[in-house]
Amino acid sequence: MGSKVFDLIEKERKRQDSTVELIASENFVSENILRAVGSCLTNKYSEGYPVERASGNRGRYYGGCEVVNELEEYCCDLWKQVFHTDYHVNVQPHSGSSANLAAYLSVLKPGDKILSMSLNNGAHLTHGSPVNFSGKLYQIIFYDVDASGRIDMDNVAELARREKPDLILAGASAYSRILDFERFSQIAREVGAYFMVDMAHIAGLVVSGDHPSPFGLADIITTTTHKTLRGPRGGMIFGRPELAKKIDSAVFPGCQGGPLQHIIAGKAIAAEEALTPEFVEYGHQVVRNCKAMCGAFLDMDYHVITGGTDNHLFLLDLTDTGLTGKAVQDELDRHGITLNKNCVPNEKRSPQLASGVRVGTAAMTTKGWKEADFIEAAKKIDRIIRQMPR
Ligand code: DSN
Repeated sequence: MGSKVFDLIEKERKRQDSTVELIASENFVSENILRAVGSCLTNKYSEGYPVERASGNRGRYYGGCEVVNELEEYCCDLWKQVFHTDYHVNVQPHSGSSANLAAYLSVLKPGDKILSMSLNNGAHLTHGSPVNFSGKLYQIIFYDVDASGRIDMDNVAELARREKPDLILAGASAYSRILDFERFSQIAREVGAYFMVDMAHIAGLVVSGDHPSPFGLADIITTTTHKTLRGPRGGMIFGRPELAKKIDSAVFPGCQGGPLQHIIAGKAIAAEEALTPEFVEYGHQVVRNCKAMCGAFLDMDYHVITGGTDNHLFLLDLTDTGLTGKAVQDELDRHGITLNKNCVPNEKRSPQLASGVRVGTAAMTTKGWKEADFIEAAKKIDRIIRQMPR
């Protein structure tokens, strides 16, 4: 049966096939993941959990769950193998935001204090932005970045000692450097705070060993599954075993109803893929590509926040060019290059305009790009920017 929707899907497929995708949070999933998320599992309700999984939970609230029980158990077991961990895992969060909401609900009360990074400095909305539930439900203290844009760990320690937060959060959406999980964890222990890591952006690099792992250091770890992990859109929460019941209750019934079993199937396939040597090599290549592209911009005298990158993304500060992030994003779109405008530290413009753009290499690395392709793309972006009217 014809439907306008299929025409639109085909149009989007062609757009994805014909553009250069540099949005740092996007990626391209495998055909197997597409099959799983488009499967009959979407028909099944399964509120609750497989009864064997977290001690003390009450099982499912619907009949007919024997297959999805097996699926969800399989998915959880695989993700523990991927991260070599005995932490409890909940694979039901619909997104990174849902995972963060549930993580907070599991260990905090409304009004409790969170020490985190601000949106302008590279964090996510759910890390305490005043326009987000996180900023409305909790008292938020933001730690600073230094003049180059790196997290100022002495400032984290000083604020933690002074403010005595209930939870300290490390993680970001637009931060190009290694996060010092050891130091964060020491500071959290010293002041008696929970230590939470949102590894949404870097999770795939944790798998490949290109970023230190937060397991063993953080109490709670959240992630999305669709960025460097290259799975379907969704979220997950890991927690120390003693937090299992709190985490599960915070997800359901705390803030979600029925889990999306078709997405859990996609998450399980993503875990199977993450367990392969090819995935580890993919992570290495993402970082090599990012360093090469970032180096090309530095060679062309662009201002890169923090002066470089350790991971899959970097941030160009366009202030000196007189152009806004939005203008550059729109112009690159017209040339078939997709990325996003981004605030920079000490941003003077609104987030709608922004003074920077964020560039990521995870998606085009999936398409087989190597260092030379990214260097070529950097030169093309420079030519486009130079021709833009000021
Ligand atoms: N929106 C995502 C990003 O682009 O980083 C974060 O959730």
